[in-house]
Amino acid sequence: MADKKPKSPRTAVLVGPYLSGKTTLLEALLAATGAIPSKGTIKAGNTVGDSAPESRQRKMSVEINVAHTKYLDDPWIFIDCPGSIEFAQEAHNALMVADVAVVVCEPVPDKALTIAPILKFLDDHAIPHMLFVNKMDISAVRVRDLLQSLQAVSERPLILRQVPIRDGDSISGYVDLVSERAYKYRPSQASDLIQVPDSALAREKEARTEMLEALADFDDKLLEQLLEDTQPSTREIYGQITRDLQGDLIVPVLLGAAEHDHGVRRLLKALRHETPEVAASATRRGVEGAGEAVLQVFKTVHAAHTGKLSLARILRGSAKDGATLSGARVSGFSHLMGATPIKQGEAMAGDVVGLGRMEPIKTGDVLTPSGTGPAGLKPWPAALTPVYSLAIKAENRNDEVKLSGALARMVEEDPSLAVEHNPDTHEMVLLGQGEIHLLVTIERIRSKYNLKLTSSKPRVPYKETIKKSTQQHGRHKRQSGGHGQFGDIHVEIKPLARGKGFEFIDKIVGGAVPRNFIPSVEEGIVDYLKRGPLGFTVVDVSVKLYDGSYHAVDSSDMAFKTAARIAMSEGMPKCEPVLLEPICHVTIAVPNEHTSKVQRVITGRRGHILGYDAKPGWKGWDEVQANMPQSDLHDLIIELRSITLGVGSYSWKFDHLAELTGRLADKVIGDQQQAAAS
Ligand SMILES: Nc1nc2c(ncn2[C@@H]2O[C@H](COP(=O)(O)OP(=O)(O)O)[C@@H](O)[C@H]2O)c(=O)[nH]1
Ligand SMILES: [Mg+2]
Repeated sequence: MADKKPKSPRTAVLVGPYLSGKTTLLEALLAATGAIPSKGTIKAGNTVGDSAPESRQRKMSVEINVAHTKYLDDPWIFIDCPGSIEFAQEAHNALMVADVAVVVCEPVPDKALTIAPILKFLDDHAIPHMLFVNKMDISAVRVRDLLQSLQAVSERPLILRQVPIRDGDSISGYVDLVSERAYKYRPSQASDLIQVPDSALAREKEARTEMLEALADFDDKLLEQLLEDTQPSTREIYGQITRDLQGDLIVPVLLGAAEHDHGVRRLLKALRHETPEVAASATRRGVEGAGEAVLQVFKTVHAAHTGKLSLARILRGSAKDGATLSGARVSGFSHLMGATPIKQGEAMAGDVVGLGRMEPIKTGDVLTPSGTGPAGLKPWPAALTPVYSLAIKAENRNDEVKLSGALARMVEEDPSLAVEHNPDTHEMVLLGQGEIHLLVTIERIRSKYNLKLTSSKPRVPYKETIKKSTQQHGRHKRQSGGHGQFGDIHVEIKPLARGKGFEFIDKIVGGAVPRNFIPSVEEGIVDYLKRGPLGFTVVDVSVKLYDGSYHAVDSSDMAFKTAARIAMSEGMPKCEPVLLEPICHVTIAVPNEHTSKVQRVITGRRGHILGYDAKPGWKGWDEVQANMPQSDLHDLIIELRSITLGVGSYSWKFDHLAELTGRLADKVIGDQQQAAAS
């Protein structure tokens, strides 16, 4: 027998909503392919996926887990992704290097919407994907109703490939619509081939015709065959499905129950026959033809003992330990099995490898020996924009330097996190995708870097201004011992239009205040404006210096600066100070069945609706534009998600400052004074 070239590994990424059963499916796939002797369970906390302590504790995936296995001699890499929308960045990054995505969902028509964002991402990037409808063991739903709901959220036609065989209330097997063979499920084993039961015959014929008609939309020959009433061969149908899947034209749908290994081998077979090779995925990424090795980094982790680890897929060529890629030397080369690295010497195109200590390299980077990426390379998608934030502080003040290092690494690991120092409130703010996302990040900082943090709702950067003008005299005179201090000025304080900021006008004539002291006057004013009569930064004021006097010996920069402060603190309270609150322009995106609810949310949060329209490129979604006070945005994402099955989102940017008066203003001012006193 001729030597067979080793096949290049293919990568299937498991995605889908939280709790749909992805981690359980990974376990079933690994057990069915012999990579692990027996299945772990989520309950027992011994699955290959969810290896992070933060996952085990919450029984929830918070990061991807990579597993290698072999199925009928073909090497496979399965990547289990977190389902929560708050950890979507992890899933997106893994999908970018996938050959195929398996979208795992529950057989619940009302939950169909939860897969909409992931399907949109897959279609935007032309990533081939199939649906695995899990938990069929506890479903009484009619598959055709389910399909209808799922189709409503998929741009691409869904192609149902199996119909269930029902045995009373439960499902005992399925009929494969291409081969027209029936199988009876057996726990933890391959299913038994059986005769198609009479009860399933009519439904099978009907579903098969629907499948063929849907496929015929993409193939004239098949269409002709159907019109002439000739049966296409099984091989032709499989070939058609494979081509259409690989082109992201259709979405095949398989049924099963991962917990009981139902449908798992059928899924494996579909993957084996229909998943494109890495070369096709490389082309999708813009890496075409032959040439030097190309690796794409899709995850970065900082492990406590081993240092930085970059997970990369080899899109072309091969790579090995010790090689120099894009200027960095690979030191440590491994496969991963959940959290466990397994040393490798070399790896070929298609493989997913952990590269040790690639210090300058970050997620999304393309690595090549020459350091130059291929010409046609497609850009890495932009990181998700933050929708939730918390102010954070090291419990121990001495840890502040350590904290900024730890935060930099966390952001490097997860580009959907951000850290900002707010110059108005002086808070360090951690921004991310939701409450759990940030709490998990804070927990990780504690466990990885032994750093305890406290977190709180970030303060809103209120400002204040004035509504009236005044003229004010400010005089600083002190005679103590030898050298005295003398500064004396007259200023006019005036409100400015919103958004004008601060203006200083020098109207001194005849040297009433000597030239060299005038900058100190301005400095004294600017200093004062950091904290006005209400306790906030003052904006939109004009201060004109129009008169003053000096003393030949006692006048100094300090003395004029102090005089300016005195003038301001006496003058400003007479100018009718008023609180200003930041108003943001907010764009909320939701499926249009929820648009009216969103409008109520906006008005309930003192917002002002500007209008709404269909969201470009999103079938069935609306975008609502509004102006909303920043103080009401803190938990907006939580409410939006709770009314939209988790899929609604928003973006915002500062728009303008608006006067705030009445009870709300009194409360803000009172809180600020209390904070200043404590
Ligand atoms: N009845 C049933 N439960 C399942 C099935 N697959 C997973 N589960 C359960 O669903 C829950 C969520 O599973 P998990 O794999 O963690 O979901 P993930 O969030 O998608 O990774 C766990 O309690 C599983 O035991 C299934 O096929 N049938
Ligand atoms: Mg999971």
